[in-house]
This record gives sequence, structure tokens and C-alpha cells, in this order.
Amino acid sequence: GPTRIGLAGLAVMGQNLALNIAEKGFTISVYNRTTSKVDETVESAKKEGNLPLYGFHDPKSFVQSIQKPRVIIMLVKVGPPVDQTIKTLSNYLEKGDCIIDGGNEWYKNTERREKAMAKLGLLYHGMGVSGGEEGARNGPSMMPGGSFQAFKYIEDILLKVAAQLIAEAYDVLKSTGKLSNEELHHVFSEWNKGELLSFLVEITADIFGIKDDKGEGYLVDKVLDKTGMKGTGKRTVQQAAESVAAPTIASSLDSRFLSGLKEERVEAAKVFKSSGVGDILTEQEVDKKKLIEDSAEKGWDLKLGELARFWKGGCINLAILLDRIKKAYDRNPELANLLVDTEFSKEIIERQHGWRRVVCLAIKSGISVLGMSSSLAYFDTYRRDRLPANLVQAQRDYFGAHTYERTDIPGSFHTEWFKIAKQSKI
Ligand code: 2AM
Repeated sequence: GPTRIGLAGLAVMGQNLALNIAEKGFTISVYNRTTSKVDETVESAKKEGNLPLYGFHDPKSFVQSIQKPRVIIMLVKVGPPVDQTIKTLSNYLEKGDCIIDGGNEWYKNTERREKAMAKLGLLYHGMGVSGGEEGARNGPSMMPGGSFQAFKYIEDILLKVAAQLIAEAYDVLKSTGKLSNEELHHVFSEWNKGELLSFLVEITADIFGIKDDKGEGYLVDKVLDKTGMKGTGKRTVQQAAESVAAPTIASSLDSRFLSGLKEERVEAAKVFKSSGVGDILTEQEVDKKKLIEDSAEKGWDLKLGELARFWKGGCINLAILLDRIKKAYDRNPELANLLVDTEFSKEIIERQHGWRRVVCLAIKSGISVLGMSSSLAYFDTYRRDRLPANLVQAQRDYFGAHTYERTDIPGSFHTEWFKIAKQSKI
């Protein structure tokens, strides 16, 4: 049958990456202008234990050997060789096929090629492969280049996080708004109209409309509230933990862990219910009818309406979101954080009130909204020029002489806090 992926350009890096991919069990087709390198690679694959690697001497049979939509990693010398290789391959590529440039090409060239390929209905991504020959063989670091490509790469993760946040919105609407599945179906369908064309909102609306074919009521209510995990979320959080704060992703992972503790939660709910803490702490006054009617209109003033408005702006619409992210980085490639982009910041300023009200409502009602509240905490931390970390630094210097920096004088300082405190007490 067809192979899973192709790789064109078999210098040492290309050979190593191809062997690495084959070793992981993915069938791979390989091609190189100079055919002796194809044979060399095939020979190595044989020696390493019959890895599923297949060599081709001509570009046509190479391309045709790959499963559609085809993905071909290209590792040739930067500059004109890349254009020549694209030209050779695209003769045989079909709509939806994708070339990933694994060379460290200048991003402007990558963008130019991406545009040219798009006209042919082909996809093109830049992805720097670093770690050298050794890295290529044993574990390269792959960095999708250019702003948009990078975000394309995390689309999968964003999708999961967005799904988790929609689930929080569902919980608030269902538990405090007491919306039935019919009403939820209606509300999500309305959200999906007009400006909001999110795949996730659409499928969510569909879900609320589906009856249980094995019993009474709706299927969604019979689905076990225990989410699966495949590891991408975990790896992302681990990666993030190296250097950046990613509370929304982390909290979506936390939500998954907690949802996995179904049996423990069932027992915990008994403990708290028997001591008077019900599922919902305070009953909120919510006019359901108005909520649903208003969902199609603008100008909500219900608390819950804020939730809809917050989401309605396309925050969960990945296609639009990714496009807007790309635009933000086009405006300023050095942008430190999306929050400070002119467009994003404007929107956050407008929406933060609704966001806060929804989180408050959820907290008052005892509904956990890990994702929404931790994202809000992130924003509230990031937007402050001074945080109480000064106290932490002082404490660390006090008990461990870890030293501290000052706001007004450069250098690192240490104070004998204990001595001074003791003296002043005397
Ligand atoms: P080659 O083995 O046929 O020279 C690094 O030089 C890689 O880029 C090699 O796989 C090399 O193929 C390829 N390369 C260099 N120039 C090229 C070109 N003009 N067309 C196709 N591949 C090229």
C-alpha cells in the first residue's frame, strides 16, 4: 500500500531523519536528485533491521507512492535548490498535498513559496529541523517556521483547550441557567450562525440535538464524564513548564485529570451533599426564556449573556483565531505576547467585564471553570507592572541569602534582614 510520508533530499540530515521516521514505524518513501543516495539510504534501512523505508529514483513514482493527502518533508540546500525541488515534485502533486521544508530557509522565501503553492491548491510549511545530523537521527527539535505555521502546528492543542472551555460554558448554562438539551441545542446553533462559524460550536450544537437510541432522553446525558488523554496536552504542559506560563492549557489538562477521577468524585459528592453542600451552591436568578431569545440578538444584559458575547467574538473559532494571530504577528513580528497586540488588547478590554461576571457567577454557584478562571488570572497577572514577587524575593534573601535586585540601582544585593529586625526590636 501507499506509504505514510515522503522525504526528498538525502544528504546526511535527510538520511538520518528518514531512518528515524522509519524506525518509529512509519512507512516512508525517499527520493534524491542523485540516485546513489537513495540506494545508500535504502541500504542503511535494511542494515538497521528492515525498516519500512522505500527508495525511488524518479520523482513521479516517489510522489505516487505516498498516501493522500501527501506530506513530503523536503531537506535540500536552501535557495534555488528548494525552488527546483518544489517544481519537480509539484508536477505530480495533487490538491491538498503538502510540502514541509525542513531546511532552515529564510522565512520570507517560505512565505513566497507558501503563496505560490496555495494558488495550486497545495500546502507549504516551513519547519526548521535542528539538532544536526545526530539530532535528525535520534530526536530532532522541529520548529515550524514563520508565525502562521507555528500556530498551525498547535491547532490540535488549541482545539482541545477550546473543547474544554466550551464544556465549561455548557456547565454554567446547564447548572445555573437550567437549560435543557433542546435549549442548549438552540443556543449553540444560534452562536454558530453569523460571525461564528466554529467547527467546535457546530458539533456542540449537534450533540445537544441527538436522542439516546438505547433509552430515554438525550445521548449526551448518558455519556460518561471521563475524558480521555492521549499525551499531547501533557507534553505541551511539560514543554511549557520549561519557560512559559500556559495556565489555560495546564488547566485543561487538570480538568482532564479530575474528570478521570470519576469514582472518587462520586464519593466526594456524597460527602458534601450529606453535609448540605449541593451540586449548585446558590441558585441564580436566570430568565431562561430571555436568555435563549437574546442569544440570537445583540445587546445582552443577562449575566449569562455575557458568556455568549465573550465567546461569540470568535475566541473559540480556530480558523478565524489563527488568522488573527497571524495578522498580529504580521503587524509586529517581535510581539512579546498576543495580549498586547493592538487588536487583541482592544478586544480583551471590551470583553473582560463579561468574562469577570461569568467567572464570578460560576464561583458563586460552585461551578468550577478552571480554564476560564486561570486564563483570567493569567491576564490579571500579565497586565500588572508590579507583582508581589518583591516580597518573595525578600523572603528568599532573608532565609537563604539568595540575594535580590533593586528597582532603582543595578546589581545584586543582600541584606541582613534578621540582624536588622532583631536590632530594631531591642
Ligand atoms: P544531490 O545529492 O542530488 O546533490 C543537500 O545538498 C541536498 O540538497 C542534497 O540532497 C542535494 O541533492 C540537494 N540538492 C542540492 N541542489 C539541488 C537541486 N538543484 N535540485 C535538487 N536537489 C538539490
